[in-house]
Amino acid sequence: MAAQGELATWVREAVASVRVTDMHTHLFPPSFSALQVSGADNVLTYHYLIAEAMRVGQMPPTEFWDLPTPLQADWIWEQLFEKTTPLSEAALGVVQIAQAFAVDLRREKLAGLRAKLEATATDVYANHVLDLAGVDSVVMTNDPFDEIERRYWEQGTPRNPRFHAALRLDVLLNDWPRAQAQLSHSGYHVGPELGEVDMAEVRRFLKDWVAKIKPVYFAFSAPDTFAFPEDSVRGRLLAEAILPICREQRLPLALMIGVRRQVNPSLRSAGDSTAKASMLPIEALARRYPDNKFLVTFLSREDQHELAVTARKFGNIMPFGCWWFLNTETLVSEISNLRLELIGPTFVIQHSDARVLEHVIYKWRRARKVATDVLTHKYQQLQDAGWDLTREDVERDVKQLFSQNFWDFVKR
Ligand code: FIX
Ligand code: ZN
Repeated sequence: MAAQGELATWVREAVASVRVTDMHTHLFPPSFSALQVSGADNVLTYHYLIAEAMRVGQMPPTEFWDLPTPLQADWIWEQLFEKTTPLSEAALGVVQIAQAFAVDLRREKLAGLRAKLEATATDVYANHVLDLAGVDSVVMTNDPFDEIERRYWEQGTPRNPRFHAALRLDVLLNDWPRAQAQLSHSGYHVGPELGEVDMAEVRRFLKDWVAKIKPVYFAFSAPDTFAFPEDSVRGRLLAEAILPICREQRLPLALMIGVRRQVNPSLRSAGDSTAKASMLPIEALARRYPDNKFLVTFLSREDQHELAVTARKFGNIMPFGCWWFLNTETLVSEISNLRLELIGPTFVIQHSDARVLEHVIYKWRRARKVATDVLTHKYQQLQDAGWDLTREDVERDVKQLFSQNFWDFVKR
């Protein structure tokens, strides 16, 4: 039996050294150069920080968007690091990124960060940043309807093997007129009616993209009003094209539910919000399609308990991460505790959602800190109940939560 101090050390060391799989990000490898995002100005103009800076500075959004990126970064710096103290999760994150690069942000300011971070990443730099974060590999968000991205895949652009693909189907499921036009343009014979023949063409399109990018899962985000089954384009595409191809290819479908896009369109990328969604569609999907696998995350705090309960009922549901507005110290701690209490260590503890390469540094540092606290507390209770915990148990659980559960589910 470990002494209290020894137990805390086991957990701290296991969590600090675990090689993470970051199973949902918006990162691209350096070879996708037009899409790859890194460097100080991009760190500062993260949409999380734009929303926060607007509260301080009250600049009309149109004026902000007209500024070139370095001036936007300067303005955000002034609002969040000079006029106020960087106490928010995202602002503190910038300070932690700076610290990882040995920049004393208070003294050296934004210029110090600009000098150390690389705005055009090489593979050496990308590997260095991932190593700083202890991230073994990341999963991208790959949109087959994005013109620029499509070109990289069609040219067979080689990529750093630490970047895995995920086929993102938001346009297909949330904007059918645009998807239909693009599919037709790319040689898939899809009419607006979506009859049997059209559906077969959608399936052909999905299979072609599986062959092209070899995704580890399909994904889409949906609003709080998401319903299933539903006699709608989305409902039919899911039932008749996406789920059958996922089954055939043994790929999970990741559902990210509860985002209210553009509640304030003037904020553009910073203008999305959240609302409580229903668990019924997830229940229906898991029950009707036992041979499909569902990675599931919800954006509202209010949905977290129901999600954990639903995961108890269906082994083909894998809850993952604390998404976006939930990725705060308070909520990650609450949600991770809740999940451990209801489903044990059988979920994916976190994903970073990094949009800028260097984000992985602060997002994983935070995730590790919270996981260490939560797990130490749980293991202590277990030991107090007389369970003879070993260091190997701790290492196995940590590896499962930060990486293995995801891969086992993908490969199941
Ligand atoms: O839909 C998503 O994958 C979201 O994560 C993004 O759209 C969002 O802008 C984001 O970056 C959240 O962290
Ligand atoms: Zn995301």
